[in-house]
Amino acid sequence: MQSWPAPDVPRLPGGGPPLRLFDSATEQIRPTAPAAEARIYVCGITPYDATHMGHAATYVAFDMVQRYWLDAGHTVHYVQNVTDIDDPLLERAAATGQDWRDIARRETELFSRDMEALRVIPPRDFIGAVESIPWVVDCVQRLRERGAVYELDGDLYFDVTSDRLFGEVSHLDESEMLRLFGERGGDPGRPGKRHALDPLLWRAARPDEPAWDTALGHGRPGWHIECVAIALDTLGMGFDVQGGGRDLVFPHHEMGASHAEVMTADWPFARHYVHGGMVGLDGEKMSKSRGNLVFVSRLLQAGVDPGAIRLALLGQHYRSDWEWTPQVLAGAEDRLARWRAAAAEADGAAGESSALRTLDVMRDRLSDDLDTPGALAAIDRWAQEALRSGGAAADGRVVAEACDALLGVDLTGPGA
Ligand code: 5CA
Ligand code: ZN
Repeated sequence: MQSWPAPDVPRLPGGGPPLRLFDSATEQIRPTAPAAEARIYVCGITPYDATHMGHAATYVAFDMVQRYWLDAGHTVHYVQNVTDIDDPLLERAAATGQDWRDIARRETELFSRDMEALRVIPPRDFIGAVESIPWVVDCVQRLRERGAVYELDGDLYFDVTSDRLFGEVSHLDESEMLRLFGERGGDPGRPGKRHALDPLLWRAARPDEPAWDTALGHGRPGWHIECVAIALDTLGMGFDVQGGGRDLVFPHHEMGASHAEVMTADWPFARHYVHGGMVGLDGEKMSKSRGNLVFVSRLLQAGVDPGAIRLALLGQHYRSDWEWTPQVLAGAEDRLARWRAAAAEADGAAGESSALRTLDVMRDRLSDDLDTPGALAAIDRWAQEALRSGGAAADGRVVAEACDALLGVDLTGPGA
């Protein structure tokens, strides 16, 4: 698929410490240790509705990872999927009388425009589930060779007992796994399965459902195997980070690790499993199925500066659960205006050392499991000093470039 145009990312002087991130599998903050080319897979959208603040928070968080690695001199191979065939799309199509392909195309385009406006660096590979079907077929055949697949009325299931490490990502007990599996697309109660947690790898064609003719029969891919097939084809085993929101820890990332590790007899699928918190509205997780959504595109249409949306998201730590409120956005708009005013006024070369110190603090805070509130506070202090001194004691160029490169926030916009 075509992704969106890339923003410019300025090169900054110097460098920071290695990026440390919380890994759900080891339940620790550990340093990432990418090779010259860092490899990251972030689970993409299911395009049946527009991008909401929860999605935006997740993709901006992983954009911070990419930006930090770029600043450290790595190239980054970033891969993102689009789940452009799955039950929610077909349900939306049936409910609205539209073609599922039109919904997927339209919502993926809208997502891309939202990401571009938010200055999210695009993935190098942006791959739809439909495009990945040949790789899925290959993966299922490899799992079959390992004896990890069985058939139930034409559907193919993965046998979770074939993975002795099952549970390594989520560490949940079985009753919790069963509850989440049922809530998040699984079918624990289907009669005839060997184990209630076994996930679907291939769904045989049903009347009125789209299906593809493959060596596995006429049907469509399961969800977890889609991300495994795309990640292994583009990145291979042992890539640096698999990312997504916390609702993907189980079953999605647990099953993905399991499929990949059984299939390849290798470990690990990903070196870090990194999960963002859930953004809520009015006390509930923001989700398409609940319908309590604040859309990025609506805010942009209403004239909200995308830099303010980004700052509203970055004002929260990526792992915390938080609520979207009009006050969060208003606070970010004020902050952006202050920073822009400070950057516009600050023309004193005498302030270079304080600007470079600010950059050091930003890198230090970001390297510590993406402490964006800490990085923002460093710029607040710099801006306050710049405005207090009427700009004479501050170098605006370095800080503006640091905001641009590390935070993706443009200080040359309106108000500057
Ligand atoms: N297509 C699958 C992943 S392969 C999927 O989960 N799609 S999604 O559209 O439901 O979500 C896209 C991403 O946004 C996921 O990483 C998900 O964890 C994240 N996400 C969804 N809702 C929220 C929310 N309320 N807060 C934070 N992140 C969210
Ligand atoms: Zn995924």
